[in-house]
Parts: sequence; C-alpha cells; structure tokens
Amino acid sequence: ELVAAEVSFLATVPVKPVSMRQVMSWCNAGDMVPFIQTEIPKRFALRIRLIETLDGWQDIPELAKLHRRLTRWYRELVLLNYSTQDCGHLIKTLKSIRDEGRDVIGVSASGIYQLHKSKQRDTKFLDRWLDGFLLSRIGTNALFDQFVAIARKEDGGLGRPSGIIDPRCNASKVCEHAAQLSAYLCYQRFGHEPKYIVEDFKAGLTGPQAESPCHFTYIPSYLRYIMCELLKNSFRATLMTSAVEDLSKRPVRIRVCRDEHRVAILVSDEAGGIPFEVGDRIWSYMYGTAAKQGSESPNSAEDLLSGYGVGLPCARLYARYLGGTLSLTSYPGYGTQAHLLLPRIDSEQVEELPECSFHDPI
Ligand code: W6P
Repeated sequence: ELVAAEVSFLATVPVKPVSMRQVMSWCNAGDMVPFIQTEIPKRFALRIRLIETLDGWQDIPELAKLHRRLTRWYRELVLLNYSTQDCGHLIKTLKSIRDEGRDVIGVSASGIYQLHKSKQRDTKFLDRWLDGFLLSRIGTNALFDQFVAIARKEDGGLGRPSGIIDPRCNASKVCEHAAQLSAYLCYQRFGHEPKYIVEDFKAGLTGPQAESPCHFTYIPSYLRYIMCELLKNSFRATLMTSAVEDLSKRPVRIRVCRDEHRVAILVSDEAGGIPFEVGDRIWSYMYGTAAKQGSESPNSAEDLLSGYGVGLPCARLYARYLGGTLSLTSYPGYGTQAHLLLPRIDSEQVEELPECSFHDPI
C-alpha cells in the first residue's frame, strides 16, 4: 500500500532534533507550522517502523493496535492542509491525536511484556526498544503541547512562561512542589509522611548567598515528573525502614546545585539502599508491568506509590530528552542517592531522539 511505502521511506530520513532556544524563537503558532509539517510525520513513521522491527509484533494485540493507531495518526497528519492562515483545524487534529495517545505508555509496555512472555525475548533488548519508542513519543508530545499552548496564546510577555517551556523555571520550587505532592500521597497511603529538606547551592558561593534560587530554561512539568518519581521511591522506602518516631532523624535531602552550564539535583535517603538482587531491574519496564497485570486498583494512592513500575524508566527518559542524565547509587545498609543532571543553557538543551537504525537481533 502507498502509505506503507511512504512510511518506510520517511522513517529513514533523519529526524531533526530542536533545541529549547529554537523552540522559544517560535513566538506564534504559525512560526511552528513548517517544522510540524515536515518533522512530525517523520517521527510517527519512525515509531511505526520501530514496531515493524519487532519479530512477531503482529501476533500481539497491543502492538498491532498501536501500529494501527500510529498509521491512522500518520495519515491524518500528512493529509492536513498546512497552507491556510488559520491553524484551527491543525490544532484540533493535534489535540485529538494527543488525547487518543494518553494510554500509549501502558499499552506499549503491556504489549512488549506480552512479547517477552510469549516469545521469550530478551528483556534487555525490549527495555532498550521501549526507551527509544517512548523517547520518540515524548518528543512529539512536547512539540504538540508547545504548539497548542502558543496557539492559545497562554504565554505572557518577557520572562513569563511561553508555552510549556518556562525560561525562568525555579528548580527548588518545582522540587518543593514535587515533595509536597509525594508526601501527601504517602500520608494517604500509609498515614505518615517522611521529613524532607530542599537546599540550594551555587558554584563559587558558600554561605547564605549560595541559597539564592536556581532559575533556568526548562519544561517544569518534566522536572516535576522526574522529582515525583524519585521522591515517591525515597519516601516510601524511608517509611518502610523507619519507626515513626525516628522519621525526623532521617529526612530525605534534596540538594539543588548549579553552575552556569548545568543543574545537578541530588536526592538522598537513609532507607538502607536498594537490595543488591534488584540491580538494573530498577530501570526495567517489565517488572512493573508484570506486577500490574495482577492488580485491580489503578489510580488509587496505593497504585500511584506502588513498587518499581514504569515510573523510574520514564523519569530517566524525561531527563534524557533534553540532554540530561539520571542515575541511582545504592549504599547498602545506609541509603540511596539519585543523581539528576540537566543542561542549563537553552542552546545546549537539544532533543535526544532515537534513529531507526534499530535492528532486531533475531
Ligand atoms: C530506595 C529505593 C529507591 C528507588 C529509587 C529512588 C530512591 C530509592 N530509595 O530505597
């Protein structure tokens, strides 16, 4: 079929990652249209091809469903008329694609887990595949959301949030919000919440001046997501390993540090560390998905806080999307440190996107 041939061609055309500086230079929705028109279909074609590289994908209902939906969205995008002055129809289409794709993380993780179970595929390979697939999705969603936000003119003037990017994102404020939310979830679930401390540090300064807030260009919702995932884990582990009266002795520490080039956030708990047997499985989509297949209470406080789901691997993708890194170090018997490193300069915040050089080793 014509669409299939077009997709396999387009999937081989290299995707063009943008920097946050470039995205912020698009002040009106119209400035963004040429990029949406040429780049977004490429990224959908790439995800369609990624599914096709998985041996046996047609036998897994979830993967077949994703493939059908992506193909339909691809068709809708290439059939749009981009030359009109009025972006109304484009906005409507992007919003409906965005809404229809809400469940893609769950559907793809479940499909990949089925592939693992039925075809005994290697979890390492499948985890890397999901990293690439979901990273590509983060990229299109960010651009969709940015486009819809600036089309609605939700942005203020200079120095105010423009679209989903905040040129003055306050890192410690976002950390504080994430900690409040995570503590609230703990309270709902366990009846207690751990203590936490947010501190600011600045290169070249010590003492009170070091505590000035850290502002940088970033997508605050992504930073909040990452911090919530880390804090939910640290908070839950702290509650599980401490008597209530000892909680004030083991606060979870959130240190927001920066120089001109980067923001480095250290989250440390004293909850005894991650069991050695868990190892790299903490970054796997498989174990959380396996656990989910048996549980019936989605969206309860319990579920939101529950074990190593897809939250941590997704948090690492949000960090990587704009050139950052996220890693964990376990200190057995003592605690866990999470290290989040984000570039601070908007021209260095460039999308990290997968290529279609992906080949199924089978
Ligand atoms: C723990 C287990 C964990 C996972 C992720 C982040 C922090 C922590 N702390 O004990």
